[in-house]
Amino acid sequence: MRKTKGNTSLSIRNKMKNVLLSFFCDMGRYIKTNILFFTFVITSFINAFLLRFVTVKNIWDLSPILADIAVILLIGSFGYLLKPKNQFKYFLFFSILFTLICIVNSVYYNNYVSFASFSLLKSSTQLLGVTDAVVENVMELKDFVFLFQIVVLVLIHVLLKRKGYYTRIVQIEIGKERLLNTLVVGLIVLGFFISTLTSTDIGRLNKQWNPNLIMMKFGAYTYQFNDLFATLKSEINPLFGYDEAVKTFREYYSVEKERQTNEYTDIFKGKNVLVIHAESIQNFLLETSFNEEYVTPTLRKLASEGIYFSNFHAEESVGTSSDSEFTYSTSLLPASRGTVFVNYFDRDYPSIQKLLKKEGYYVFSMHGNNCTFWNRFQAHKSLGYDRFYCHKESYTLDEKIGLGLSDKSFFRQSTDIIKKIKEEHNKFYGTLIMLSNHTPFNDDGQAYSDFEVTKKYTVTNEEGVEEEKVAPYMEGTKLGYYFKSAHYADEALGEFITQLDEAGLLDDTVLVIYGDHDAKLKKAEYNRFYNYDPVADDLIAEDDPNYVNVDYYNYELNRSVPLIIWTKDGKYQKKVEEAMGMIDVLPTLGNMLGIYNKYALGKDIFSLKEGEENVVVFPDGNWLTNTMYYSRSKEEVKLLNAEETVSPEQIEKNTEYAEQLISISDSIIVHDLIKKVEEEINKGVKNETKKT
Ligand code: GP9
Ligand code: MN
Repeated sequence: MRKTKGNTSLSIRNKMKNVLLSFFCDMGRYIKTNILFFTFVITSFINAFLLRFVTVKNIWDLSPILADIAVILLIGSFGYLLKPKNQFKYFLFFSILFTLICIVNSVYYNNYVSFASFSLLKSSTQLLGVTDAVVENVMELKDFVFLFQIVVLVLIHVLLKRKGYYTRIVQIEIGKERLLNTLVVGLIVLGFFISTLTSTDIGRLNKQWNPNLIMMKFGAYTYQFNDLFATLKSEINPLFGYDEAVKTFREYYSVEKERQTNEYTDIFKGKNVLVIHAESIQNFLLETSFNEEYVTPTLRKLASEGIYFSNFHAEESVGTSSDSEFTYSTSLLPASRGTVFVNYFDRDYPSIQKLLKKEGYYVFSMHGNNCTFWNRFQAHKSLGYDRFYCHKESYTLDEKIGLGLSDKSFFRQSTDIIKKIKEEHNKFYGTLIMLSNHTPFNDDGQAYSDFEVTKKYTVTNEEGVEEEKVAPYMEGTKLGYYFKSAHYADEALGEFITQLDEAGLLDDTVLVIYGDHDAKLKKAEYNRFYNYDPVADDLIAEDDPNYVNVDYYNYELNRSVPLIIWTKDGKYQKKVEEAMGMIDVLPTLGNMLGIYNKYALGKDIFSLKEGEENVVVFPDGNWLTNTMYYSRSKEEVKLLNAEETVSPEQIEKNTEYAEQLISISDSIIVHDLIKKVEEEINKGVKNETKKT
């Protein structure tokens, strides 16, 4: 009996040994008969790995490793469609391409701490900037290391040729079979890679949110191919529908809009302007307090001393921060597909920056993060900024929070730059893009804010004495961290205003502050905030009369952000409750500054006709007025005041208006219509003058 058992285990062991032996033999044979392919795969991978090693440094992260391998295998597999002796040309072509990708990105990173984009080829001035930088900084030795791929591939090829490898292989290689096998392996690796992604990762790849993060997650080759497709897409889109777009454009602008004047016309003409792009600051923060401490005391103060638009909406789309900047500057809506800053930055948009430049202003922007984030480096030039002060070029990264330089340090260093600007220029207009109050709101932010989001309450103990207790309330929640982070941002803003004042920079300056979009927190995050019972340290029951149900509409309305226009003298104090969107800023603020853009799609909020309700249009087709919110996906209107009524005709009219605005704006963006139509008009005028 024992003997049989011993024999069985021996034979299993032998079998396993044989299987392993034959696997390694097969593998060995496979490698020996696919030397060129493996050289290509290994060298391509090493190059991509090296690129991350000299740049973003996340070399051991699994996602980019899998992504690079998948791309290399999928591309490499098609080499088998060629006869062995011709495969070298195929692998050499892709090796040169991959090496170039690595070299260009390595050099680009040296100069811009970001990665290259094909869209750079669209803007010759930017390209010149890059070449200058390359010459200036000179390619470093490490940038040449990537050339090893080509050297190794050529050497191996010469060796193989000499040894008659190709003539041997041609007799045994069944190309289609190898293609299929390699494709399957490539797809399996791709599957593993996809399983490491979240929907946010995929969204960010689509939007080309930040080149560095895409490189870190998707690897070198996916980054570059994705960039190529996105650039091609924005080149191809304008090829369709031009005539139709011009027609709608001409119809819309057929009645020339006249500049209207009101009590605010020219009130700030000639004044300096500093615009604060307040990252993720929502309106409800201004009303929120914990244990009698307001979350944003600075913003509250500014709102009470200036013109405060309390029913203001950002109208951003997938381009978040960049969309808000665009809509603010141009009074156009964000693009329906893609992002203006990334895909359609090279158009000629009349903007607040260009209009003020004509008035003799020095126009600049400032940001404590990477200059290429949201392609700002190119997009800001196109909006008309004279200079973009950003990242390491203009700031010392002495304190980091989240994505980059902390707001406090950013403002401190910006004040010094603005002081110099003031000395050199008569009038200036500057946009300061804040950063610290950025998602994800988690405990990483604890270090810089000691703001407590607890709830203090009193109970009478058994002896009849009142006792103060503290319930954790929002501590440890995402929304709680958002409050802490917003408090920090508010504090930074307060310090900035003090610094500006001390430097005498507030005396002739208008401050404009806008929240760029909501915090993008989930609806469920608000449940605890509205329905907390401190004694039980739990939520109140849903049937409790005080229970607040945060439904779709509450949530959407709560996404409103503040807009404040403030001067130190406090001469203009007003709370504007009229529904207003980012698109209305240029007409409204422009009127105050004495500039006018006839292509603005928004309205001057102070020039609305008697009884006219402003319609705030969101890029997804939703819209709101003072009295209702319309959801396009639900095809339903929510009345904000139960006593109001609304006719179906009015809903239809507003919905059509929203669609028209989205379509005109998109036509302008995709087809560069303002520039083209103006050129046609100028040509017409020239021809007319020639005739006469
Ligand atoms: C990045 C910052 C954030 O520099 O402006 O952009 P967002 O993610 O808010 O669009
Ligand atoms: Mn933002």
